[in-house]
Order: sequence, then structure tokens, then C-alpha cells
Amino acid sequence: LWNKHKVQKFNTSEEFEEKFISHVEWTLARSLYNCDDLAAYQATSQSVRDNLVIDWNKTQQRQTVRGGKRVYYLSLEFLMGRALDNALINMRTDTSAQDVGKTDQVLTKGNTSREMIRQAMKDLGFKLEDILEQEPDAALGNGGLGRLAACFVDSLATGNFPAWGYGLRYQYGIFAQKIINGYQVETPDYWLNFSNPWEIERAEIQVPINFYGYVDRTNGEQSTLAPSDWIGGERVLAMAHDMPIPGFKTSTVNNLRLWNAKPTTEFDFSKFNSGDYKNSVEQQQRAESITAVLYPNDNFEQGKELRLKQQYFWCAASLHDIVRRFKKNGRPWSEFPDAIAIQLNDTHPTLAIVELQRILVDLEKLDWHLAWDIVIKTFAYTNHTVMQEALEKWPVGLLGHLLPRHLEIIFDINWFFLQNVEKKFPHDMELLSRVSIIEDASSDRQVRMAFLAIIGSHKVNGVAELHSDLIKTTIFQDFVKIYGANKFTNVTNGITPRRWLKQANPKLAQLISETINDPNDDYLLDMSKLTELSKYAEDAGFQKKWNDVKQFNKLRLADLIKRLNGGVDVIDREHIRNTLFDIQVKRIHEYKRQQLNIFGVIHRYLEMKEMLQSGGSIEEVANRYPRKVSIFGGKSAPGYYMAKLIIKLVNSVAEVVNNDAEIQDLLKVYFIPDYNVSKAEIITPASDLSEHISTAGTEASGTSNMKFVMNGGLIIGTVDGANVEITREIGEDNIFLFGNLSENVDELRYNHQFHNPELPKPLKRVLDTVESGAFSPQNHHEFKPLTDSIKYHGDYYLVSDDFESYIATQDLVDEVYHKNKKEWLKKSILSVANVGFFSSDRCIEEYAETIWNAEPVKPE
Ligand code: 26Y
Repeated sequence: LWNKHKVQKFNTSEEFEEKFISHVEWTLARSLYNCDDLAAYQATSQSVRDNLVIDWNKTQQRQTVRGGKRVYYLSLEFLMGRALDNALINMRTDTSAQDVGKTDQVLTKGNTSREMIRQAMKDLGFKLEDILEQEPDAALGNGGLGRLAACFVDSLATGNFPAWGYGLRYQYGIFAQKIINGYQVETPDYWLNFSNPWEIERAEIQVPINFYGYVDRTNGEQSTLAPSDWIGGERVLAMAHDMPIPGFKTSTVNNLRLWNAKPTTEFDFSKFNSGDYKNSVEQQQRAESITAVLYPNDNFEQGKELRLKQQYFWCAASLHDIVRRFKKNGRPWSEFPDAIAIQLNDTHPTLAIVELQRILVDLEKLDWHLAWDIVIKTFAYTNHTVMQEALEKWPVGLLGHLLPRHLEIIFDINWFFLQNVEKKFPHDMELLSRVSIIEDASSDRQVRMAFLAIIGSHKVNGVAELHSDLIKTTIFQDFVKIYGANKFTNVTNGITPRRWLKQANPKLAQLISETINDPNDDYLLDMSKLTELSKYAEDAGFQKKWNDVKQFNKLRLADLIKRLNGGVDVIDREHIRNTLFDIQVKRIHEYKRQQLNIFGVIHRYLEMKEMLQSGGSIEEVANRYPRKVSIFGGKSAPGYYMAKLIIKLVNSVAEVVNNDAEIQDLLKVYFIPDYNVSKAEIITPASDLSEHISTAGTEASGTSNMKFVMNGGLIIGTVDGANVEITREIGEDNIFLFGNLSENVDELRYNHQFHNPELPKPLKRVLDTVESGAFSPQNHHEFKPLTDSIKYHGDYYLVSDDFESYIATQDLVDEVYHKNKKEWLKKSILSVANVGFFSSDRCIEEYAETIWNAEPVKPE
């Protein structure tokens, strides 16, 4: 019977239209007469979701039946962006191209459903682009780490891996950034305002989660190693919300499970009976605060109790879910690590290690050491930073209060670990205190989460070669000594070419598929096919087409900027072909050195002014400092004073430079407010040059560098993070590197402590100008903290050390871009031709092979 009434996907535009209309009428309870763009977006998404759900169900069934190893990616952040356009690119219909050829241009061309839906929408009276614009970004992340998780789930599904993501369903994503009078102002991102068609509420999946309380071992057991009862405290429910994750050119649809906190229906009778009904309801309601908001810090740890609650809530719910699924198979516990791999995205989910140990010992009554062996084999940990201020530590008191049993287990883990260290390196008390999970240096003891993550995992990886080497010689040096170097490995980050090439840059994708004769876009799965492009790197006809695509994308960005700028154009469209778009978009952070960039802009401006003042003509100026627009974007953590000041400086400089008639339109500066994933899709394809200029050794990898290169932009960058491997892949002739190397950073910093840095002349002039109030006439001292940090506070990020080589390299950029366009285009083409390594598909394959030992489960 079930088979007779089998649900079916829509395969043609006809069938889509039918679906669409029924969703307008039934799901939205509206009619075509009052169906606006928002309703059309929702009906379209519901229809597409229906298709995905069919494949989602089949995928889950297949993965269960085949019983291969499952991978779980635990991440507190999934910076997904919009889902609809991505689904249109990835989604498969059931009918092959040959069957539908006539109605369905797309299935033969590029194999996506995008064109089919575009046509259908048009027939229904809508424009696809306008419909796509209705979708709010799912902005459940801060920056690189969260976007990496989003690229990973795309590649996991595309590679047919039985893999789920686990995260939190924040009601407020990363704040929306407004720029008011040049200052960042944060406004809440209540993204679920208009119901979210991409989530499936699983009301039947509710996991009770406990906090606080105490540990009970009254049944005669004294040892913390014995099964123990954790009793009492606060209880909340974790309810699952699932998002379908479609793979590209496969019917595999994986799952992203996000937990939502809800009050339990249990009632605290003591409170109830005391007559305080209203108060006890309010207290229950507070459960929901656990998943209310994403913490907006990027690479900076604050140690807030609610954040620890979020972490445990999410780890416990996910582990419970994973264990429940495992137990259905009836396999022995010893096989748990053969069935399951859990990847920890940074230390945020480290409590999952402790929770699994607790489940095995306290609930499943396994011997402590047998349990611990299972735990270690199950987990692997990815590190994303070497910076001290980003390493998580929780006060012992706080952790013990919230999770009393977990603290006991942590102490036991530490005890056994230190015993092993002592055996291997007898009497080395210094070593023991350096590697102890419990930091005992200060008055309040802290749990070092990174150490716990290393000790509880079988592999630890960094995210680019340089960074993976650095963790072995700096923060985790002792652990290499203890475990050997093999426990530590590298998996260089990647990005999904579906979103970051096909979706963000349809014009370039089309030119590529035509040129390499790949009408079905197979190159998006095998990026080595792009090397074909090298043949045309110097072909004048091809260069022209390549350049035309870039101009199209620059105009598209100019339109966006005009819209964001209240309808006033910033960029001179007439000269756009000869305007270098120089872009730095990423979180604002001193280590990423947006201050170096804006100081460089000020330097350029001062040079231009000086030429004019000493009698030079505007033509001469234009010859030396040709047309350029300098674009910034990115959010600062709300409490990060210096980062906010950098934003203000950029806006203040823009105000002065953009209104200086003397330099005409040769230089423009613009700060794009509220940088996010959907804006990145417009910004990235438009760059001629992008900046990745962190102090060497501080940026673990960077991923926007890969995005820009994939879109034919050249890079100016330091020898840091993945810039190193980008250089190796695309060739050193095709990248503009500058600055001190990471091996010199310590010494330079050390020296600055004893004498203030000697400022190179051009930098001194820049800082003097800033201090003169040239950009802050109301308040001359406004930017003093920025200039002082360089002049008097040790210049920790080495702006003074890298400034001259930065501006010299910028001169070189101008030279090539304006005097040798052919050379520029050649570099751009060769970059794309050799960017294949940075597909997240490659990255996921490396994880699967070297860390998870997991195999794809392919549809028939
Ligand atoms: C401790 C907590 C407040 C915290 C929250 C967010 C700590 C770190 C983060 C986010 C870190 C992050 O985004 N790191 C970036 O990860 C990218 C993906 O691996 C790297 O490309 C990038 O270099 C790194 O800064």
C-alpha cells in the first residue's frame, strides 16, 4: 500500500508549478492573487524541500542498511548563508536529461535545476533573482570556522559520506551590523521571523539535559572511577531541528541537526506548592535562553557561564542521539569507534569527550579504561588558532558547579594522563605542570580545553601546513614529545566550488565550462580539470572574455554599493575597467591588520596630495597612482574596542578621501556594512586584488583567500596560513607576497618591548596625519589608541615592520594592473587554473582517509 501511494518528486517545470501552487494554497493559505515575492520564495522553497526530503529519507535508509562508518561533525557554528539557490544547483530530479530534454534545458546543461525553476517562476510571474533575495542568511556563525563547517557539510554530501552535522539552532544569528556616523552598531538578527522552510522540526526527538546538582555514590562505592549517579539540578529539553544538505550531482541528502532548548513539562512541585506559579513558569521559560543567541566573539574567549551551558547542552544532546542510533544496531561497545567518527571543530565541543566517557561508565557500566579507549578512538580534534586569547579555559569552580560529575571525570582523565607522562619522563615536574589539563598557576584553577581535546582524541589537525607545523613547535610542543609527531597532522582547509564559483559567479562558471568543454560542470567535482585553462592564459580573445566577466561582476558590486550607500554611487562606472578593486573583507581583528591596509590607503592619499601641491598635474598623479577603489567589510566583536576603532577610522578616511575634489575619482574608499555570506557572493567575484595581510604566524589558514583566487582575483598577502600553499599551487609569479616571516616574529616583538619601533618615514607621516585630526576634526585624539599601540605599546602586530614592504608591493600591483593588463589577466587565469587543491572535496577526502577511516555510501 505504501508503495502504491509513493510520494514523487517534481521533475519538470510543469510539475514544479503544480507543487508551487499547492504550497501557496495549502502551506501558506494564500492565493496567487496575494502571493508576493516573500510568499513565492516560501512556496518555491517548500517545493524544493519536498524533493530533497524524498532523497533525504532514501539516503538515511541507505546509510542505515549499508551500515558503514558514520561521521559526525560537531560545530557550534554553521555559517550556511542562503539555502535555496544552493539547493537549485545541487538538487537532482528523478528523470534523466534525455527523458525531459525539451522542457528542461538545464538537465542537459550544467545539470542543475536552476534554469528550469527560473523559467517556471517567470511563467508564474516572478523573477528568480528577486525570489532568491527574499531569503534571510542562516548566519549561525562568526566567520571562518563557521563557514568552514558549512563548506564541509556540502562536500560530505557531495562525496556521499554518511555524515551529519550537529549544532545549535540559535534564535539570533550573528548580529546585523549598521554603520552610524562611521561607528559599528549591532542590531539583533532575528532570522526566524518568517518561519524557516529549510528546517524540519522533529518534535519526537527530545533529549533531557541536566545541569548543576550533585554526584551520588552512596551505594558503597567511593571511587570516582566507579559508575556514579548525577542527581538533581536543572533540567531542560533539547529538541531536534533538521536541515537537509543536498550533495552536488548525487541524490545523497545528508542532515544537519540543530538543537533547540525548551522547557521540560516536568514541574518543580516544591515551587509550585509554595504558591509561586508565575515565578516557576518564568524560571522554566528561561530554558530557552540557552539557544537564544550565538556568541559574537571570533577568536576571543570570554568565559561566560551561559556559553558553557550551550556547549554542554549541545554536546550532551548530540552524544545521546549518536549513542541511541548506535545501540539500535546491537553491536558491542568495543565496535563503537568502527561505527562512528566524531570530529571536533575547535575545542568548543570538547565536553563531548567527557560526556561519552560518562555515558559509557555511569550509564552503560563499562570499565573506566575500556571506556576511555573507545573515547580516544572515536574523537579527533581540529585546532584553528595558536593565539592565547582564543584558547578556551574554564574555571574549575564554574565547571564543577554546572557539571559536577564531568569535573570528576576530567580530574580522573588528567590523573591517568599525568601518570603516563611521569612514567615516560620521570621526575619532570615542570613538564607535568605544563601539560596538566588543570592549569594551577593562578589563584583560580582553570580547565585547559585544548589539552583535554588532545588527550581525548586520536588525531589532532591544524588547518594549513604552516599552522600545523606551528602548533607542533609552540602551543602543543610538549604533546608532540609525549605522543610522538604522528598524532598531529595537517588538513589544509578548502571551500566548496558549488557555492563559491558556480553560485557566486555564474558568468565565470559558464565561461569555464564552455572553454574546457565541460557542459555538465563536471569540473566542480574534479577541479583538476581547470588546469585546461592554462592553455588560454595568454590567448587575447580568451583574455577579453575573462576580463568581460570581471567587469560584469565589478558592475554588480558597484550596484550593491550604490544601494547600500543610499542610492548614491561611489564608484565611477565609466572608468570601471581601469579601476582596481582592492578588497579586504573578513572579521575585523588587529591580527588581520585592517589597520595596515587603511594606513596604506592614507599613505597613497598623502602622496597624491603632495604631488598636486608640488605642482604636479592630475594626469601625473593618475600615472603614479592610478584609479583604485579600496573596499573594506567585516564585523567587529561588540566588545572589541580596537577593532571598532579601526572600522571608524576606515569610515572617517572614506569621508575625507571620497569628498576631496582635488584628487577627482582616482581614489575611493568604502566600508560595506553587514558583511555576510550572501554579500560575499557578490563581493568575491568582483575583486581584482584582495588583501590577506595578517601578521605572519597568526592566521591559521584563511579561507577567503581561496574564494578570491577561485574567482580570478589576485592576492596581496603575507607568508601566513594557506597563502603559503596558494603560492605553491598557483606559482609565486601569480601572487604578491610581502612582509616578515613567522620565524622572525618573536624576535621583532621582543625587541619592541625594549625600545619603541623606529617608524619608517612614510608610516610616521601617516600616523602624524591621523593624530593631527585630519580624519577626526571634532576629536583629534579619537584614533590615538591605534597610533599609540604602534608607537608606544610594542606594536604587537608588527605594522611598523611590514609597512614599507607593504607599500612597495602595492606599487608593484599598480604597475602590473595598469601598465601590463595582459600580464595581469594571465596571472588571473593561471590562478583559477591551479586553484583546484582548495576545493573542500579534497579536504574532506583527506579527513576521511587519514582521520576518520570512512568510506562513501553511494546511491545505486
Ligand atoms: C573561544 C570562542 C570565543 C571562539 C569562537 C570563535 C574561538 C574561535 C572562534 C572562531 C575562530 C575562527 O573562525 N578561526 C578561523 O578558522 C578558519 C577555518 O579554519 C581559518 O581559516 C582562520 O584562519 C581562523 O582564524
